[in-house]
Amino acid sequence: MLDLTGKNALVTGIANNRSIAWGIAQQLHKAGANLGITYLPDERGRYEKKVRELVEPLQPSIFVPCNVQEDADIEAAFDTVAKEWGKLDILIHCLAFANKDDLSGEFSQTSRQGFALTLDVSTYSLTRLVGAAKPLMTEGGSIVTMTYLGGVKVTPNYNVMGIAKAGLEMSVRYLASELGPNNIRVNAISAGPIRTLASSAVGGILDMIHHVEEVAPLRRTVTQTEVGNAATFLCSDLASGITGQILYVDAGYEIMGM
Ligand code: 0WE
Repeated sequence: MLDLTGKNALVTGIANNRSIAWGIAQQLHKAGANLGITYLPDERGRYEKKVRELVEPLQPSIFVPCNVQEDADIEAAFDTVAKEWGKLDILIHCLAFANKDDLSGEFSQTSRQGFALTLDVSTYSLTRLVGAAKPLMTEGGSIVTMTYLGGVKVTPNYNVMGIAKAGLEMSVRYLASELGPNNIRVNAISAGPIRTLASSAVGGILDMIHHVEEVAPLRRTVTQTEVGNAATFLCSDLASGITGQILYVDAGYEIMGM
């Protein structure tokens, strides 16, 4: 049976009610997990208020700021986990950022700064969070991150994010290899395009979604809830033999050649 009762799950990447991380948090909660939520702090406290109100029904026992570009934020967040929970079972990494300018036009024109920013937030953050989580996953654990087909096949305008996701997918394999002996599993979900805060800022996302609706075997896109269910499976004992994998939750789109 899929049951996460007694499991402590830290979820990153909730920005609003369209976030994939929100779909994951809801399904983990439904399965009985005890939740900790991180949010991106900003001067005006906009995300803090929005995310706090959103997650209130899930009664998280931890609610902490975490800007993954700040080592001190990551340390403080995992100090809170250590103090409040003692052990961590589940880590959800649902973070990415690139400058909007770098998600259109010529990839060859990506700036050094834009490239470094994208890989810092979208790729290195997984390794950093896993490094902090590892000593707290004393009874084994499950780590899930989010990737996209644009990290494997060229996708118009995904550009520098494709390089970040390629690095992220390889990070999953190296981390899975290192953490396996501690019974900590590391996997990624490769979701099809979904309308979220991040994706709706992307020009042409609606055309991409319509293309998927025509071509994908299931003739539709996927929902945050479907991604949440797959993540919950990967975090459960039902997936105890699965690590280092990229699980496509994309209505079958990835198998198609034309
Ligand atoms: O990984 C993503 C989202 C990545 C993303 C999106 C934005 C837009 C707003 C990262 N940073 C930003 N920064 C912003 O300022 N996806 C898989 C969704 C997505 O993003 C695309 C896509 C798809 C699909 C960007 C270009 C082309 C397709």
